[in-house]
Amino acid sequence: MILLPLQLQNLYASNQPDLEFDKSLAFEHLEKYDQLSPLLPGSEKSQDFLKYTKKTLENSLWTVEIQSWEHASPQVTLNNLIARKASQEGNSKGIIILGAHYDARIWADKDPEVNKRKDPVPGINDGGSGVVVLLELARILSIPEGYEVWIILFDAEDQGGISGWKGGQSGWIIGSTYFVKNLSDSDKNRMKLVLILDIVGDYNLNLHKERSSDTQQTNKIWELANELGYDENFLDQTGSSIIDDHRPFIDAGIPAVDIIQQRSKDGYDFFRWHHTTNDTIENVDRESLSKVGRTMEYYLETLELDPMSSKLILSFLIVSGVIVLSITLVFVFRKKIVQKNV
Ligand code: 1BN
Ligand code: ZN
Repeated sequence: MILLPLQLQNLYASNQPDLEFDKSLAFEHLEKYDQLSPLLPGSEKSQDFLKYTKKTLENSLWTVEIQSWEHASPQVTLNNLIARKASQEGNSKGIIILGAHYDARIWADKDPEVNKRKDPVPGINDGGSGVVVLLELARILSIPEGYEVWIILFDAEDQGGISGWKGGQSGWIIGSTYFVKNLSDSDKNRMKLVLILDIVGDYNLNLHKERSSDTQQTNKIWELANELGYDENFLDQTGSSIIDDHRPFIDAGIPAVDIIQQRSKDGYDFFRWHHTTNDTIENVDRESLSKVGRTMEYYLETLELDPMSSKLILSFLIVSGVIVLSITLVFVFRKKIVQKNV
């Protein structure tokens, strides 16, 4: 049999790659998020959820650290969770970050019922969905050869425009801003790509390409989603630039992709229940979690961050092979001709 890379063999055999992402397990994590919700910054429930995620990730052999700091306005202790795992071949090619925010917005200020607008948002889609896709990915992911993957759960992404909340960008993205500001130069230089998941659980998942994201990698992700049959969810259309946890990385010169639903199929900003008390588990579709999770799995396991350099190496090997073969042939034939003439 012709030797093909495993991924290609699978495609050849079934027309679909072999993917392990389990939507039921992702949904079980979402039920845990739901039981503890709302995960408001600085709350006991946030601490409990981080304990649960730390244990879950350690069970899959990730090394987990909690980055804690005192935020000034409001005065509250915030926490990012950072989990690291290197490939068996080491980490000489650098670091890939997979991130999502886990905090829920303290005020449901878009709720249609005015008297609920100071209630918290449960945050099951806007908060929980990205986190649980990453937790299930963490279980099954084969780390791309030569890389180290960091899974980061960011605190305080979603408190923008609320009185008393300062920092980040007008109160948004405080956790990711803190994380990037406190990176060492050597870690920053080793970061090759950041992938952020946010609001990926809507029924009728509707993903535009986010405008400030890295174009090449965004296109690659959308191409693979298409191969998996998700073209109605991953639209071949560019939307707008969103303030989200990829921004501090882009500002630091690190390529990043934000996978976020920015408009629902029926025309709402983000999704119908965005920043309302109805951002609940009944409004999250496990099929959408599965589509995003499987696409991420397929993308990461066929990762090619520098296709030009691998093409150059291949061309170099082909050209060198042809030269060596030609020299050998000339040498052999010359010897034969010389022998004949003697
Ligand atoms: C994205 C998802 N954001 C919050 N949850 C950021 C944002 C939303 C920024 C609305 C500005 C307006
Ligand atoms: Zn939000």
